[in-house]
Amino acid sequence: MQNLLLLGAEAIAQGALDAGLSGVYAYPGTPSTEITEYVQHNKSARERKVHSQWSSNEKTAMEAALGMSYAGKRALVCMKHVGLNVAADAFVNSAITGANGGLVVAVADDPSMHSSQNEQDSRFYAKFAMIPVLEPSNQQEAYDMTYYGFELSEKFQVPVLLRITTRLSHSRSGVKRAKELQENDIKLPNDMRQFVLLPVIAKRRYKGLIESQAKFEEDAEKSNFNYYKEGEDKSLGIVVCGIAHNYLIENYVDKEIPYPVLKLGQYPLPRTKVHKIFEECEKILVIEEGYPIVEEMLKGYLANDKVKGRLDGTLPRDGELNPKLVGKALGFKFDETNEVPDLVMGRPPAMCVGCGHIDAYIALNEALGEFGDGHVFADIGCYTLGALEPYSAINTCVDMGASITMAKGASDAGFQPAIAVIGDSTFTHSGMTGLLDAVSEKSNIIVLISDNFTTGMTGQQESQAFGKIEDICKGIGVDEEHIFILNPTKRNKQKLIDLIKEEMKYEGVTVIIPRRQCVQTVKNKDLGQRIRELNLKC
Ligand SMILES: Cc1ncc(C[n+]2csc(CCOP(=O)(O)OP(=O)(O)O)c2C)c(N)n1
Ligand code: SF4
Repeated sequence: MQNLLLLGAEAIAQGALDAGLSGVYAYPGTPSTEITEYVQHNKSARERKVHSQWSSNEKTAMEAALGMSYAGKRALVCMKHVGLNVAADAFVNSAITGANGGLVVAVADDPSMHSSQNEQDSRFYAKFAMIPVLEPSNQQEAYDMTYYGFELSEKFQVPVLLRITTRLSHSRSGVKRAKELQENDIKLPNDMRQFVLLPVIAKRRYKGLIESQAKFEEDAEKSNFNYYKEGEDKSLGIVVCGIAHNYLIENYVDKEIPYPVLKLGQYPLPRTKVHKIFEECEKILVIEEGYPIVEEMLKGYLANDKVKGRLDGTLPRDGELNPKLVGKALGFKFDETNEVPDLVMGRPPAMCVGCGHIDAYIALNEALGEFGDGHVFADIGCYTLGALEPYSAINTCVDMGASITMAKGASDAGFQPAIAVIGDSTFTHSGMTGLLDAVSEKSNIIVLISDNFTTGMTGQQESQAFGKIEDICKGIGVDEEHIFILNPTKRNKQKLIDLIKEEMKYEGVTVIIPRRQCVQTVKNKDLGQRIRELNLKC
């Protein structure tokens, strides 16, 4: 079998392709983006015409993948953890409809928030939706679990969540490939009503999902991804999940782990194995990346103090784990002299020299000068960096799309001026519906859609907004006389300042589109050609 050197994210993509994938659906988001990019650049995937175009957002991705599964084919959905909030309606309901062709939902969590606004743990979502979870501890397992995930999904006719975290996604290791499977043929579901979630059907499906829990548990009990390793010293038993297993074994490089270890990679929890370690050992240390979900289950409502982990401070309550933190929890002493000295300064991220967002902010700051601070509701993208010095240009950034709706809410409260700043990709991800609310209510807001023809922050992926923004705004009902487009060059600075000031006098929705190509894409000849073909105004 062929060996490849792959990132965890790439191992998932290769595992899916080898398992007969017919389509990947995704919206970019660190640390999940590389899964889809691997499929996009894979020669055999292109020859097979595996679907791999970016979706408008995670919900549309989830729903399209569910549609492909309905048609009997194997589909993969990828997103970062906060994307699962966006996809949640479809995701939770897909557990009720069930899957037909294998459906794997790969979600990459970001403990320590390396590039996210929270560190939520997607295993909770799977528990909530009552579906199986696979959680790899290394790149080989990322490959094997994805490969197996489709089989598991088809065996039980449910979607399966594959949960990884940043470090696994972005680190590289050797991966042995399995046999390449053919793609499924189109085949309708056996039960033609299972995808019609009318209450009468949904109730029946939900009962079925509840009954399936025992089968999911039985599969987890037999799974090779969950194994029990005996240890002589029963003063401690270690329950370790996913990538945390690496941190454990790094503390015992040249020696045997003296304690029994239960390594978990497939959920729901294998009850017999958990019972065994719990009964045999005096104390239990739970080591898991993310939230203390397994620890909470074992501790129970009455907080059994035999169980140690993140909840009692044996491990830190938040942030990413590492071998040293795990070693300390196991009682090892560490030499602290190699700590990074305070002298070493953190290097905050910054917008690139020549970025159009910068010039838009300079003009916006000047236009808002007389009104003081606090008027700019921004969103998520490179332009969020406008919060930092020297611009200090924005006052909020909560979730994708919240700029327009928060500006609307503040305007509803009588707060003026209320300005929203949003990027092109974020606008089509989840800004459009907020704009519709604002138009319907004739809210008094100015929306700056800073268009750079790409999804800059996550690595210049194609955006569904490309070439469509002003038409979308017109279609939503923004008065054409209050839609403006200009390139925010130094020469146009005063023009932009005057425009913003003038539009502050208008009582309704104004859209200003500062438009300039992201400098990181200028070498992309294909994109350049497409921009020229559009012959867009700017
Ligand atoms: C729900 C969700 N999905 C994905 C992301 C990752 N992400 C952050 S910003 C962004 C899009 C940025 O593109 P755009 O709005 O065009 O702004 P740009 O970075 O190009 O300036 C994405 C995909 C996220 N933070 N939240
Ligand atoms: S990557 Fe593009 S959008 Fe992001 S800061 Fe650089 S130039 Fe601006």
